[in-house]
Amino acid sequence: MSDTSTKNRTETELKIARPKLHKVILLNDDYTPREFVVKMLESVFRIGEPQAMAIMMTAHQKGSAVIAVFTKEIAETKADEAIELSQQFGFPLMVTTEPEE
Ligand code: TYC
Repeated sequence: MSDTSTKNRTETELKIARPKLHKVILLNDDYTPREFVVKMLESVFRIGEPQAMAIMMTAHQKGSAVIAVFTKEIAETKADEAIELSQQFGFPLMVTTEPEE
């Protein structure tokens, strides 16, 4: 391979560097029903019932749980959707995002 094509390949590799992923985090509270949290995880995050139940129980027992990781924009959109749905039902459920280490 010539010097030129090696240089081009290196430039391409730099351009397609993986974007930083952001965690979507479910926070516990004393008011949102467990059943609603599970349904929200199923509908907003397309998570199956057994895994949704496990994530909900982790947040319930430990205070928080990682739902999934996405690019920054998708993570923030999903968190907004979860909060919006909860507010429509009158629940104070909170979902936040943070960059992965
Ligand atoms: N702690 C809530 C209850 O006992 C259930 C719950 C679980 C709420 C997880 C939020 O992220 C949560 N009804």
